[in-house]
Amino acid sequence: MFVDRVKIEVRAGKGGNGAVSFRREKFIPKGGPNGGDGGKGGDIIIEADDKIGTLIDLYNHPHQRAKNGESGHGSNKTGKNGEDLIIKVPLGTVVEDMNSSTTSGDLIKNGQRVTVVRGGRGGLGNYRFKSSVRRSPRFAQKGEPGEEKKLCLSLKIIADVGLVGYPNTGKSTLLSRISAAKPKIADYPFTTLSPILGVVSVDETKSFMAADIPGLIEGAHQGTGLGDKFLKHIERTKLILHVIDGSTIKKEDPLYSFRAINKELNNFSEKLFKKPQLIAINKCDLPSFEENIGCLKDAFRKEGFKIFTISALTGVGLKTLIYAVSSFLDELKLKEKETITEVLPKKEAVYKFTPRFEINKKGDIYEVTGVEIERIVAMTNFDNEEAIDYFQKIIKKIGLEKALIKKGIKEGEQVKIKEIVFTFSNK
Ligand SMILES: Nc1nc2c(ncn2[C@@H]2O[C@H](COP(=O)(O)OP(=O)(O)OP(=O)(O)O)[C@@H](O)[C@H]2O)c(=O)[nH]1
Ligand SMILES: [Mg+2]
Repeated sequence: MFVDRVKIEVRAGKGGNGAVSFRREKFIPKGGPNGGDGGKGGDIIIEADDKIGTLIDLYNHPHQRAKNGESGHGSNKTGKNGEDLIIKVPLGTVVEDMNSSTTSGDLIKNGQRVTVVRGGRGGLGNYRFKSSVRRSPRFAQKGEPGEEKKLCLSLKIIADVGLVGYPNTGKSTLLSRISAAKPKIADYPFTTLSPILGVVSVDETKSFMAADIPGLIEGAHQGTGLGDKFLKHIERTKLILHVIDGSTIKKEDPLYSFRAINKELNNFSEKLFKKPQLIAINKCDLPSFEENIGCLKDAFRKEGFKIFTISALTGVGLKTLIYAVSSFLDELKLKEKETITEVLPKKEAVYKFTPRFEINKKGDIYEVTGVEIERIVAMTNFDNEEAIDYFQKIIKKIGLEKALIKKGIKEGEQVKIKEIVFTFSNK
C-alpha cells in the first residue's frame, strides 16, 4: 500500500526523577545530600531516508514514544538519558504541527533531520537544593514531562522528471527500461496504482530521478479514473516528460490526448501546467506508428514543442531522450537557486511574547496557566513537605503570589494549576 499522508502522535521521553540520598560514610554520622539528577528524556527526530518509499510504517504505528530518562542515583550520579527516537521517512516528507498548523520541516535531502518534540529535563537531585539554611534537603525534583504533539506528515516525492500521460502509453515500460525500477506493466489502463521512482543513469558521473505516476484521463480533476491525487507528487519536479502513444491517435485531432492531459495539469495547478515539457512519442516499433508520426510531428512543431520518437519496448531512441533530459536539467541547474527558495519558502520568524503565566477566575477557583508554571508543578513532588515549601518560594519568586493578590484573591480561596489545587495563604 502506498501511503502518502498520515497523522501521528509523538511524545518525547519524560525526564528522570532527581534522587534523594545522603552520604553514608564510616565515621561521618550525618553525611550531606548526594542525590543525583534524573537523566533527560529522549527527543523524537524525523529523518529523511532515500531507502524508504512510503509512510506505511507510521500509518500502522501512529503513536510514537521516545524513552524516558532514568532516575538519579546516590553519590551524585546522574540517571541515564532516555534514548532519542529516530523516525525514518521518505525524501519529500513535509511535517506539519496540527495544533499550530505550522510546517516544522520539509525533508528534501537524504539524512536531513528535524527534531519534532524534545524530551523533558531530568529533575534535580536533592544535593542541588542544599543551601546555608537548608543543610539536608529531603526532597528532589521530579522529571519534566516530554513534549507531545499531533503531527501530519505528507509526502511529496522529490524527482527531477515526472512521467505523465494517458494510461497504457508506456510510461512504466519506459521507466523500467531506463532505470532499475520494476513497475508493473500490462496491456490495460491504470496498471500503475501509485507513484514509482527510478534513478536514471546518464553516464558514470550523472544521473537523474524520474517518477512514474498513474495514468491520467479527462476529468481526472473530478476524480475520473484514478483521479488527480497523484499529481502532487510531481509538483516538485523540474521537468515533465509527456508520454504519448504514437500507435493510436485521433486522426482528426492528433493532439487531442496531449491537450486533455494539459487541461488536467492546469486544473490541478498552474505551477504544474507551466513546467517545461518534453514530448516522447512511444511505440515507434508498431506499424500504425508510421501512419501517425507525420501529422503528430507537424502538430507539435506548430505548438513549439520538442519531440522524441522512441520505443520503450525495444529501446529505440532512449539514449537520445536520456541525454536530452539530462542536458535540459543541466540548463535548469543554473536557475536552481530560485527553485530552492521556492521549495523552502523563507518564513519570517514570528516571536510571540509569552507571559510567564495567566490567571483566570473560573467560578470560585483561580486557574493559573503557562508553560513555565505548569512545568514547575509537574516537577514538584507534592507528597513531600519540603518540596511544597520550595514550591511556595518559587511561586513568590516568579511573582505569582503578587499577581494573585492583585486579581483579588483572599486567604483560604483556591488556586488551580494543571491538576493541582491548593488553598491560598500568604501568612
Ligand atoms: N509495441 C510496444 N508496446 C509498448 C511500448 N511501450 C509500452 N508498450 C506496451 O503498452 C502496454 C502498456 O504499458 P505500460 O508501461 O504499462 O503503460 P503505462 O503508461 O504505464 O500505463 P498506466 O500505468 O496504466 O498508466 C504494455 O502492454 C506494454 O508492453 C512500445 O514501445 N512498443
Ligand atoms: Mg504504468
